[in-house]
Amino acid sequence: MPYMIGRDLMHRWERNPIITRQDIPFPCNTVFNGTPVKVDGQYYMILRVEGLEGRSFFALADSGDGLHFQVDPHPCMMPAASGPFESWESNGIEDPRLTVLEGKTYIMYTAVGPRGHVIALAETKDLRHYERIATVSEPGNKDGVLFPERIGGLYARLDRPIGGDVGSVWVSYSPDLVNWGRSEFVFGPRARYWDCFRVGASAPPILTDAGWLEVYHGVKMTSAGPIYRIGTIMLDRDDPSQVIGRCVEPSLSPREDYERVGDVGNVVFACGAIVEDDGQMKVYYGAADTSICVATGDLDEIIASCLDP
Ligand code: BMA
Repeated sequence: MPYMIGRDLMHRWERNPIITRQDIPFPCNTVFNGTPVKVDGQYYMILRVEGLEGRSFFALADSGDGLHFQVDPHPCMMPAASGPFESWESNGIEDPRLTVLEGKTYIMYTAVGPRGHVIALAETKDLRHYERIATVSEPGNKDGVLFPERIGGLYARLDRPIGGDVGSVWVSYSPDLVNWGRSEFVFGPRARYWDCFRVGASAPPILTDAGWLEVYHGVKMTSAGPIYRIGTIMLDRDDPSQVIGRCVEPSLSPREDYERVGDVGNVVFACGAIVEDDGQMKVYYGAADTSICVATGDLDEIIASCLDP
């Protein structure tokens, strides 16, 4: 078991960051906000890479232990350069989230174009080739995460529309992954807390005995700018608009230099987590929008921090 640095409920790997721009075999500005999946004991991660010109795209990395990753020599998904998605993605594709659902692998991501941010969905069979399905929101929405199971026979997602200047998490449903509706509020910022300015879904929801565990990000605005932290919330298994419990304290806050200093300082921002057979959860997160790190937490302790904060 590698040594993890303590102080937060989630413990950083002592050799963080695990992926920096030095590990990317082609020119780029930064790498951050990667989304992991574990298949047959092998770890894969889709990375958000920001090109030198400032637009983001995706690259694939793989690992035998979830800690040491090799990055493929070429990007795996670029913003669409033609066709119906071009106008939505011309300023980049950001913050991928992988979900395996009924044997298929989907990626929900933020498409950025002149009309703003929208949530988009694609399918992949090999993590290297992506078939776009649809843009699934109107502008002003991001942080889309697809549930790994249908709920009440429907596909379900969390997302983060901004309404009345408040960024809150909502749930929506779909019969076909293309048409979405029945949207309901799930949770919002909490006045005076570490997540008082904005919240958003981070990892695709994880099914536990207690319900859907959602690893989310919370933002506090300060006189020096925003601070992004990681927290957790438990949602009802059959009706995820119902909150069963929510952490009081963040599970991970920016403390290390690589989280404090970078293109956007004071940011820890997760896009996925892997629950291991031994009950440990590896949370992969972007640090200061400049590198990718991993922190580990005990799933039972994390669930307890939501249910009995
Ligand atoms: C959010 C997203 C993330 C980013 C974070 C901090 O709004 O855009 O991609 O990591 O801000 O800059």
